[in-house]
Amino acid sequence: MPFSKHPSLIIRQADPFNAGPPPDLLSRDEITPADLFFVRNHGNVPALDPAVYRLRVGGLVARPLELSLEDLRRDFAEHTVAATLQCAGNRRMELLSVREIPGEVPWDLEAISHGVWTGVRLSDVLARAGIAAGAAHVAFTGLDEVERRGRRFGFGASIPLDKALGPEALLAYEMNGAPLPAIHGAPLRLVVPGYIGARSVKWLGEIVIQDAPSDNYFQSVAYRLFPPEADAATARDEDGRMLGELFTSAAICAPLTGETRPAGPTVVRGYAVGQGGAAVDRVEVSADDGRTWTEATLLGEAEPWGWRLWEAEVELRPGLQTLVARAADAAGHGQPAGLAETWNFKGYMNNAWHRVAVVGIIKT
Ligand SMILES: Nc1nc2c(c(=O)[nH]1)N[C@H]1C(S)=C(S)[C@@H](COP(=O)(O)O)O[C@H]1N2
Ligand SMILES: [Mo]
Repeated sequence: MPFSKHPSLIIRQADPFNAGPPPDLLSRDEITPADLFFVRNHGNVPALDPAVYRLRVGGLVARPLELSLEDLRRDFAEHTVAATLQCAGNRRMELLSVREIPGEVPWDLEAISHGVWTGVRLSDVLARAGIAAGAAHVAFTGLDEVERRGRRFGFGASIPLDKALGPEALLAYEMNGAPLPAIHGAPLRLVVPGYIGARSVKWLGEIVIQDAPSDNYFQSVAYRLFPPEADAATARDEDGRMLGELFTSAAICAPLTGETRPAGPTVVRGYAVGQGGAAVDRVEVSADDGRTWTEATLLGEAEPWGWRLWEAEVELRPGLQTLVARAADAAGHGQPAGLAETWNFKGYMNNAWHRVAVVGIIKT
């Protein structure tokens, strides 16, 4: 397995490398071990020498900066944030049962992981540069190389200034208490808790404060959410909504669709996330396709930016049946019931109730 990753990883694409952990391992640990943490790449994994690495900060600032890793560690307070990263394309595979989605990675429920990130606050670095009048967005560019529309450029993104000033937005050089692995953006990556993974730019090279969102392809064209009725052939980019905050959702990691289990009490396990820093408040599981619900036990501790692993015991009947999971967060966000509501031709942000079809068997 490349990049010292776990041999059980599900590889969705070899080059660029896109992979995630199988559901049983994904839901085993509250903090996803680095070798199991999902990977989403659009281009190469650049080899960057930490000794010569510099982070540039410019745009609408009083003082442009050029910071070495040593400068960052010496001049700024260190902070640690526990945050779940989730790709906007997580659970795209279910949408593929509605219609095909050409050219996008067919993630099942594994494009998500939870890490503990250590570094310096983005807000502290921006304050050092001095935020000038007119600032409204903060743009980021990676040092990798991606090709789109015949052009080669670094993967980029932007976030609104008020999100950038939040204490949770981190420039991270450590993951799970160890140096950030190359595949996850070493020597320095942005971590934007609560936003789609695409905003957490890896191999961060440059920060630019702007009056408008980034014109990088991955901010201005990709990662836009279209309504269910929009069609790939006729939609214009401007009609899609630029994605930011992730939605509340839950997924069943065990049992899996197609699994056979003895009829009777059975344990269902999975993960759930809230929206905008609201902790997961409740997860419910139905063994009769949504007619009646059993409240799941939330495992671990409530974290504003973290997922919650959960388990529930439900009564499995003999024969084929559908298990369903749904979550609600402390701010009252819930989930749409079906894929008709979450369908979009790019296959982003699918947070419909998660359904798995399982078979209960009678032991003789
Ligand atoms: N430079 C760079 N940053 C990037 C990407 C990329 O391709 N290049 N992919 C983004 C996407 S879409 C996601 S979901 C996350 C995934 O982070 P991970 O690979 O550490 O899990 O990184 C984001 N940051
Ligand atoms: Mo992503």
